[in-house]
Amino acid sequence: MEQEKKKRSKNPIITSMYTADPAPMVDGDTLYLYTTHDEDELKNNFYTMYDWHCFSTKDMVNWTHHGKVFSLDDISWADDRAWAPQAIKRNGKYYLYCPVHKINDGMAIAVGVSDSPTGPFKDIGHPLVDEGDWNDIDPTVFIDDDGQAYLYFGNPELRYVLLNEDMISYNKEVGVVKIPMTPESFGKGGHRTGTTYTEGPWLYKRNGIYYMFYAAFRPNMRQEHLAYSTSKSPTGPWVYGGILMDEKGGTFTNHPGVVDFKGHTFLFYHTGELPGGGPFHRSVCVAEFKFNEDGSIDPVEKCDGVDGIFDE
Ligand code: FUB
Repeated sequence: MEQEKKKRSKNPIITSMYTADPAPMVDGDTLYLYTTHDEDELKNNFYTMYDWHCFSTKDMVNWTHHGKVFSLDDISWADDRAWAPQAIKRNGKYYLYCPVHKINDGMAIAVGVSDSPTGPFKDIGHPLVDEGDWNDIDPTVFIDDDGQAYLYFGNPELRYVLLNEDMISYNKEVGVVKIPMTPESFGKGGHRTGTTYTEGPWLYKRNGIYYMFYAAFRPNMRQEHLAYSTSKSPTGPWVYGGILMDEKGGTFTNHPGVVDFKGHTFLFYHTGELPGGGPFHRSVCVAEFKFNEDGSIDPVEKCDGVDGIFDE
């Protein structure tokens, strides 16, 4: 007898290991999901993260694990903190942008390049963004319709560079642009700039509106929620939009990854829901959501899974 097809996915998506910082990328009929990896055994009771993994699905229910696709061992100048990545395809190549800790120094953004979405990725040999401070984390990459690529990043400040066509260098004349961190742009909040904006930016475009999704702190709240701001241009000015996902049931951090796939829009996020879970043992989940007619978004609930997408 033919086995009945599973119709819905179940959160967390990955149960064989702890994963966090989900970064979806659609290529053809497949959704690739890049994640960080929280090691089972913690060093100094802090994030213990050495590599990035890739998973894929064609229907949002059945997932394939492609293993470790990039790691600190592949980056000679880095020694720790394999943090939140994002991947993108351009001219037949795949680029994976990753924050790492430099040997004896602060954080910087590395790039791995591959001919395949499932790697292996090869480091370009030096940091792409390296301002010599600790702000250089959590890159989000986006190519606009005119071909200009943007790499935003940062905690506690949101900054960006204009990537060159090669995707492994940026326009040095424009340099690193600092977005004004105002309550009008990011809401009045509890992080170091006095706004809610904290980290984990994710740049996305729909119907001519640019969305910046990010992890955020309310005033006096030390647990992250997700929020969003919008703009008519990829470089701002940004206008605060509100809360996208509340703190309930989460961990100290959360991290948005938004993607359109086969006519649906999905928000990937992370929680501490797996057995043994917690702030440094997180797990990646997904929810489906819709936009309001005016482009605004109602808060999205953490959920138990999403409906599968199957051909009739
Ligand atoms: O996973 C390590 C760090 O925690 C990420 O870079 C942040 O976005 C937060 O999730």
